[in-house]
Amino acid sequence: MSKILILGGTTEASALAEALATRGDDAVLSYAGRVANPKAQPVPTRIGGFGGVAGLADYLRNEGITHLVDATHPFAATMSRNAVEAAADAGMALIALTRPAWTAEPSDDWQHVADIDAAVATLTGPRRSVMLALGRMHVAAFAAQPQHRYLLRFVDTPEGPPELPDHRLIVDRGPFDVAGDVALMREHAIGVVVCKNAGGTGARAKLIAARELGIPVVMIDPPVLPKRVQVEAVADVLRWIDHAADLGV
Ligand code: 3Y8
Ligand code: NAP
Repeated sequence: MSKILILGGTTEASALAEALATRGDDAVLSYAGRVANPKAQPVPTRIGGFGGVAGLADYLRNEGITHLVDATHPFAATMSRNAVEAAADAGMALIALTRPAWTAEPSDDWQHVADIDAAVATLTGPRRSVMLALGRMHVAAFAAQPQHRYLLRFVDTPEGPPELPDHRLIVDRGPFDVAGDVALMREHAIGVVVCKNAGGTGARAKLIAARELGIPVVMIDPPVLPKRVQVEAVADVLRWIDHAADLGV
């Protein structure tokens, strides 16, 4: 009998949970506990870190997990690396459910950078109106460029004010829509958008809005992840679970 652990936190993870619940599979979805009220799921959830590779390997064994699905965000590199190691330790089948990186269209004005620090460096120069669509974790790095007017978008209201002298804070969670992001960028006269190349549909609206408004984008490339079996469709995960079960994996 299969028991599936989904490492969640993305639109794809939620879609997989929905599909597994519909089939009546025994599954649990795991959140890190990064936001106050994570989205409700149609399968049982667990919230919080496992305690590194060893903690995850113990969880897999103790909970009788038979299939591990890493459906975390492309920038959740530590979790994905831990999943590869823990699956190997526990002799567990692992698959990643991910999404392809976004690619620019001819009318887009994107500057690709390797990481947050490189994105900060692109903002050297006179004051601009900058939309930081990066969430809460990386705002402090942009204090190195305090001259700008920043528009921030967080999932939760932060305990203290963000450390940027001139900022506006929107508290909202995706998935976002194009009309909403066009209105937001117009209202704040955004001159540049800084974002992660997250792929998927939940955060893509801002890129379409930037394209419509002719706004340049600083696009942070995703981290390199370890080699693992990976697919981009829920149906491929279901086939993998059923096939592995046939083989008695
Ligand atoms: C806690 C759990 C679903 C999943 C929805 C996706 C889409 C909407 C768009 C912008 C970009 C950003 C951020 C974003 C999006 C989806 C997806 C996605 C980007 C929730 C969620 C959790 C998180 C964690 C949160 C991070 C932050 C990143 C905001 C749930 C809502 C910027 C990533 O306050 C914090 O500490 C937030 C931290 C990690 C990145 C950061 O650096 O701040 N996601 N987001 C998960 C956990 O605890 O394990 O409630 O749904 C999930 C979603 N956020 O099922 O519908 O699939 O990616 N999430 C980015 O892509 O750049 C917003 O504003 O345009
Ligand atoms: P990360 O940096 O790769 O992971 C840091 C630690 O958080 C992990 O070592 C693990 O702790 C814990 N963790 C991460 N994801 C977890 C999960 N799904 N279940 C249980 N523990 C988890 O991760 P992150 O970038 O902070 O992302 C955290 C969560 O937000 C993930 O669910 C991810 O899918 C979601 N998310 C992240 C982004 C992003 O931009 N990073 C965007 C959208 C959604 P232990 O070592 O103690 O096990």
